[in-house]
Amino acid sequence: MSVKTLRQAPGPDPVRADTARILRHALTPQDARAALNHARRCLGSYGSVSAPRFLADARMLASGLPLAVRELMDAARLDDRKHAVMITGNVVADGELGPTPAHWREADTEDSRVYGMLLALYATLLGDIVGWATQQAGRLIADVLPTPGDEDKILNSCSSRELVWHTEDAFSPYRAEYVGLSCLRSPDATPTTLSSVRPGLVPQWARDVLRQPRFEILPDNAHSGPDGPGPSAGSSTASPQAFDRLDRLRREPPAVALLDGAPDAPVLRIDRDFVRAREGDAEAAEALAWLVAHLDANLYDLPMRVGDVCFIDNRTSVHGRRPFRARYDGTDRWLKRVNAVCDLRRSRPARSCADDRVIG
Ligand SMILES: O=C(O)CCC(=O)C(=O)O
Ligand SMILES: [Fe+2]
Repeated sequence: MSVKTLRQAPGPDPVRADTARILRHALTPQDARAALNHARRCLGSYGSVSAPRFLADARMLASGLPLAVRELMDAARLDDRKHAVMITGNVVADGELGPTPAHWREADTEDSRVYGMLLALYATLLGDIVGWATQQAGRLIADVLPTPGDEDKILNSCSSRELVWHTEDAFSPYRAEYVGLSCLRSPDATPTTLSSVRPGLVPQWARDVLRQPRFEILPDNAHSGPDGPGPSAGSSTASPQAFDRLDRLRREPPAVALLDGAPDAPVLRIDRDFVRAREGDAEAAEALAWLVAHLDANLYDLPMRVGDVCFIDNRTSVHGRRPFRARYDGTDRWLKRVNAVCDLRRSRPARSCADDRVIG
């Protein structure tokens, strides 16, 4: 539909009318139980999502997920305008899940591991899972939960501050195509947020500039931590070279474009807190200001409830999270998170060998 047609259409605001492009499937209770049991069996046989044997078999194992989910993910894979794909109605046995930990380091608990396994299996229907050496100790399944002292920081462990919209790992050419989130707990049903570019509404002048490498995106704090780059900030396993590389990217960020892809299915790369126009480029600064305002205006809530599993398309959409009040009493919001890439080979220069899934 052309912009003109959209503008003339009566009814809802045309800018918002097709804002939320979410593909969804509500599991039947039988499928939900079957999926979790399958994950439980995989965990029993392989021990962990990072076991090389599991990673080698993951695609075959994912074919054991319910047919309706596989159909949804197949359709999602081929949809280049979707913002996210959601599987609702997953079983979360709250009574068997221990208290929400206060730090990601303590969050790979025995009770919660099966949900990470299920998330990894779902993710494998879209791609191959990867982690980052400089983030949460290179874990393939990360945890999103509020941490005392981080309330106001630019980290996913913040709470009173809004987690501002971003492309996941926007600074890196190896960023994943999908960010998967599985909601284990959320007492206030705190929404994740999404925004995207409305192709028909991008002025030609801005599109031309945004498609050129006239911008810089710095590594976000999740790759370093509050004390700046260094092993103390997030990882005990990352090599010093991985932190050196991050340091270099912070000092000399390469020039990148913020928009790419087909004009009617744009690929976006931006992090509101870590992007800037190159020094002295007023036109790039103006185009960036336009894009930021556009994404701000299109931001919408995606409620994440217990049992929701959501895969955000990291090409079409930016995401963030609304603020909430952390209680630190064991009942706080808790999500498992995973990255999935469509072409594992592309990140091989940053991985030590073919079966290493950790980008360093
Ligand atoms: O907490 C959320 O809903 C989103 C978290 C997020 O964006 C992240 O962990 O990168
Ligand atoms: Fe994120």
